[in-house]
Amino acid sequence: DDTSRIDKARGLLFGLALGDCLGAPFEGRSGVTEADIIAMQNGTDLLRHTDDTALALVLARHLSRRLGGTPRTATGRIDADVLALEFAEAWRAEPWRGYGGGVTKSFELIVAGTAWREAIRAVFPDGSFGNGGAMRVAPIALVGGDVREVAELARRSAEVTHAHPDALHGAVCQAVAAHLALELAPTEPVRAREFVPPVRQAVPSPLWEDKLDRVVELAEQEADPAEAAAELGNDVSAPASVPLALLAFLRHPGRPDATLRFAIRAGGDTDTVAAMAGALAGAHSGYTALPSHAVSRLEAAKDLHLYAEHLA
Ligand code: R7I
Ligand code: MG
Ligand code: MG
Ligand code: MG
Repeated sequence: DDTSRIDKARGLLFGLALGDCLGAPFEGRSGVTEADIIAMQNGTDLLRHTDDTALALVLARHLSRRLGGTPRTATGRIDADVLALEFAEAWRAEPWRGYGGGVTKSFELIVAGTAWREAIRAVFPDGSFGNGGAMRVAPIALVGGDVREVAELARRSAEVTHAHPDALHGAVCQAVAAHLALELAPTEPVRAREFVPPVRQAVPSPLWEDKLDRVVELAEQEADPAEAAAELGNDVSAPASVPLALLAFLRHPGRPDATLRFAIRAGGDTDTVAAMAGALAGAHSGYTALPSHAVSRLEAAKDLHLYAEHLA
């Protein structure tokens, strides 16, 4: 029904922002404990987000503005030239949000008038394999009708900054997982062995198939965050962060706070892994299941509510 659709849409967007904000202070730190994260969660300061949330909001706004258009094809929902410029302008307005080196150069070139297809190969000629396409992609799950459409829109939203196949697979993997999480009732059990196969099918590549097989094994073995990071990776590349985020969700389904702590304790690119894991957990469990004291301190709360309501 409408209430649960809106709650899940809010959960997806607020979960993303909450993971980003809670994870950001721990980026690259090792030995992070549950107590460190809980202290952060229970503080009183405004929770500031990074590039992950900033660009997810740009994508959500882009999708919101194009909801009415007919026919509702992928081309109708995402105007790649416009989206590339909107991402670049968000960077120009707030370049201090923690952007990666490759996209920073691409955005400089795009705002100076270079076509995005050229700009995004200036630093990495084969395209970036960073997780920047995946970290911001979750709002796509709110507008795509089925796995095929979600995958196509995810690719389209990612390719304006990330041309490497692994970055595109990462965006597809995260968007399809978010779509499936939205479709599951919050009370329904989530089993890795059932949840992962349709995601795996959407990323036909030996590297991704292998990573996702390991996600199922690690979920069933109840791996801890350190084992998970050692097995799957926890860095800024898409293949070494998107699977870890999916595992964080599958280890603690129905418990968004536990999912976020798992993601952050895995270390490395903590803002991004927690943002992706938080989007999945929020999409499944809904806004009302997120830790409310932290949610109420999110810097972007107003925009997150606005786009959740539009896109739901
Ligand atoms: O992917 P991107 O937007 O970065 C996202 C990350 C997240 O953790 C955010 O929270 C933020 O901190 O940054 O930005 P890119 O610059 O495209 O890629 C990120 C990094 O991945 C680059 O700075 C490189 O270190 C690495 N990388 C590559 N290295 C070598 N060769 C990406 N592509 C390549 C490559 O082809
Ligand atoms: Mg970031
Ligand atoms: Mg960073
Ligand atoms: Mg990051």
